[in-house]
Formats: sequence, C-alpha cells, structure tokens
Amino acid sequence: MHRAIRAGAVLAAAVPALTMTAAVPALADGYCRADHVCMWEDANYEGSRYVDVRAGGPHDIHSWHGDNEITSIDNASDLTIVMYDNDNLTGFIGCVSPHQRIPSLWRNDEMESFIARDFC
Ligand SMILES: [Ca+2]
Ligand SMILES: [Ca+2]
Ligand SMILES: [Ca+2]
Repeated sequence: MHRAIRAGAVLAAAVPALTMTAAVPALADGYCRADHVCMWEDANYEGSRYVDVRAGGPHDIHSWHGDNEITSIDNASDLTIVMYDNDNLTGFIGCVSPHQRIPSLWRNDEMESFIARDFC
C-alpha cells in the first residue's frame, strides 16, 4: 500500500484534481482492476504495463508488447493464471494463484502466453 499512496500523492501534485479520473495513467498505481490480470516490464510493478486484460483467455502476449519481457504480475481475479514460455500455451512455466501478486518472477523475461482458469 505504501507504493500506491506515494504514487497518488505524486499524481495529485502533478495534475489538477478534476482531471485525475480521466487521466489516470495505467502505469502509475502498480495495481490491477478487479477481475483483471496485469503484467509489467520491470520488477515491483514498474515499467510498461504490457498486459491489462480481463481474466480468461487464452491470451497471447504480443511480440511488441511484452513477449519475453514480463517481470512482475498482479492477478486481481478469482482465477489461476497459468504462464507459458511460448505462444499458444506451450512450455509451462508455472501458476499465479488467485489474488496473488508477484513482484519479481522466478523466470524473468520468459512468458509469451497465458490463460486464466480454475486450476493450475
Ligand atoms: Ca506471445
Ligand atoms: Ca522484464
Ligand atoms: Ca519465452
């Protein structure tokens, strides 16, 4: 929570309050919306937010938007995220439990596709 509070304070200082809702930058808060899964380029939910999608899938991470670059994940859904090294859900990497946040993946910069489902 400390990070979110600090980011909010920076935002409040940088932009007029009225524009905050419309202009919320996807990168700023380090948290994902309910029922969504988000993935970032760097550790601790920083850098480009390459993935911000409703849980489900399968999802192919686009080659220009995070293939082999994902380092941190926020799973804000009730589902398990199953991660794969290659496109088309091949090359099993591991699972992210419902509502689990991983600030630094144990297999950094390898994921290329994933799916959200009821089991690992
Ligand atoms: Ca991909
Ligand atoms: Ca990375
Ligand atoms: Ca890979």
